[in-house]
Amino acid sequence: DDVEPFRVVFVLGGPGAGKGTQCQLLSDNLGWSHLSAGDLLRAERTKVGSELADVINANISAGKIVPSEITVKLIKNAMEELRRTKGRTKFLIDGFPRSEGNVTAWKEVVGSQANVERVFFFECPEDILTSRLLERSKTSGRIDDSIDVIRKRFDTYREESMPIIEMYEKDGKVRKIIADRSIEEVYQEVESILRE
Ligand code: UP5
Ligand code: MG
Repeated sequence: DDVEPFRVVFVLGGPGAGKGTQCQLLSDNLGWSHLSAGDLLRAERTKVGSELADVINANISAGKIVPSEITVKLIKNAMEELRRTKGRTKFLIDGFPRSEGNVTAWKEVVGSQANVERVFFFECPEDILTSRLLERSKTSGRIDDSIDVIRKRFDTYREESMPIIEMYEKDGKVRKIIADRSIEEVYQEVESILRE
């Protein structure tokens, strides 16, 4: 049909890199809507009678990637809902895609309905990420913020997600952000890029 495609920015980077923090600030200040794939999965998991709860839980608690069709449908539904109810068309998609299967499912399910304009890559050393996540674990209630699962999340990130970032780098879509700086310094940079 003749509906304008969604405008999409993928926000990628390791666990604790600040994706959620920065996307929240960007959506508060600019006209982009924040969709965290992890938040969508965690919300689906707690829905009464959700048939997907067990599979989502099992993967999140093991630091593994939830089957791609589940995640991509949640993202697509969320974009369509926000367009229908609030007229939103610009989305920061945080923490997705993180595997080859995610990219394939996105192409199949969303495809030309969205233009992926750029990819933010938040780069940060693992020791800093670990200390951020352990600090957050005191209050987050996230089952995956324990040291054992954090290690598994890093393994998954290195093995499955880094190659996706490298693929987008070859396409020239990636803006690398040094994420090992204050929240304010990172924000200055991402905001100016998004305003370009
Ligand atoms: N903090 C943030 N920025 C800081 C800064 N500049 N200086 C100092 N501290 C900073 O930040 C993490 C913590 O650090 C916070 O306490 C923050 O205050 C502080 P946050 O903004 O939350 O970082 P973020 O990158 O969003 O970290 P998150 O833990 O959410 O990243 P993950 O990618 O690990 O988590 P996500 O929710 O995306 O995924 C969780 C799991 O869901 C995955 O492991 C996987 O099992 C599953 N999943 C899928 O299967 N598929 C998907 O597509 C997505 C998720
Ligand atoms: Mg997050």
